[in-house]
Amino acid sequence: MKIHDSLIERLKDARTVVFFTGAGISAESGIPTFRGKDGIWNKLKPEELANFNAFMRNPDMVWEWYNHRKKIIHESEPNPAHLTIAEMQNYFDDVIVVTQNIDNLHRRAGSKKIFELHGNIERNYCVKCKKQYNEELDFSEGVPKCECGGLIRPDVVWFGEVLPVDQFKGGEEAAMNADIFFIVGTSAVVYPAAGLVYTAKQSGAVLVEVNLTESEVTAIVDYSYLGKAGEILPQILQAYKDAVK
Ligand code: BJW
Ligand code: ZN
Repeated sequence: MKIHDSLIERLKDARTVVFFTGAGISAESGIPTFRGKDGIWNKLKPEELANFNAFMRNPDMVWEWYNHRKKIIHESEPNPAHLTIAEMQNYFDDVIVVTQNIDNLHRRAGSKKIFELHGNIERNYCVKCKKQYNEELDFSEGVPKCECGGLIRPDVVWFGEVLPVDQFKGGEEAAMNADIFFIVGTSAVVYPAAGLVYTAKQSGAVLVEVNLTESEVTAIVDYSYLGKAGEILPQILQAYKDAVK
């Protein structure tokens, strides 16, 4: 893949580099995406799982899905895409990750400034009193309950739920301040997260998309690289390093 010289020139002037990421960035770590060819949601309807009413109706089924994904996540490692983003911290004043993922792989790769728009699979809380339960849960007697009797749920954002205000605000500020705004491995169909792409555009950022296929936002980006994030992001950083050395 040829990385455009003009992108490298823009990177040379950049202070704030933002990475807006989705499930596709973790695909090469072995974590299935939601939509698309290999997406888990070809078989399971999102509305039936990532939604509060579904959880209250059938907490066993929803927990089974999360425990299955948790196992996959625990067995996975950050891939070259996550690692390249972390390495970028050595080259730019401000590198900010705004992720829709709940899998912790950016943190494990070494990224320091991360906004998690859709929560984190390592945390849980009680649906009734909101008490946090972040230790390993015991499922031996069914779905675990809080001391108040409420069901314990994963601390993730389901459809119809509001995103964590501080995390979304951080994401918005990052989008507004970005010199370069990378959009990596997301179909960009879920709002308000996808709206950050338009915020960055309106604020004058250069938009760079990295995705296997075209997405909802391809038409408005300045550069579109079609391929695997774990291959293209290292190529971009290498081209930058070659240009500044
Ligand atoms: C690669 C690759 C490789 C693969 N390299 N690339 C109309 C009707 C109903 C609702 C709405 C509506 N309009 C708007 C809404 C609201 C709704 C919404 O956006 N719906 C749309 C789907 C229509 N949004 C919400 O409800 C949000 N809340 C909200 O709006 O609050 C306000 C409100 C309150 C009260 C009432 C009403 C409104 C909340 C959204 C929460 C989303 N939650 C999930 C689950 C999180 C927890 C979990 O992980 O289990 O978030 S859903 C799921 O989608 C998950 C993801 O973060 C999110 C985005 O998916 P993502 O990351 O883009 O993944 P994919 O699979 O879609 O794409 C992967 C991409 O990677 C593909 O493009 C591949 O090509 C690519 N790829 N391998 C590079 N190797
Ligand atoms: Zn409780």
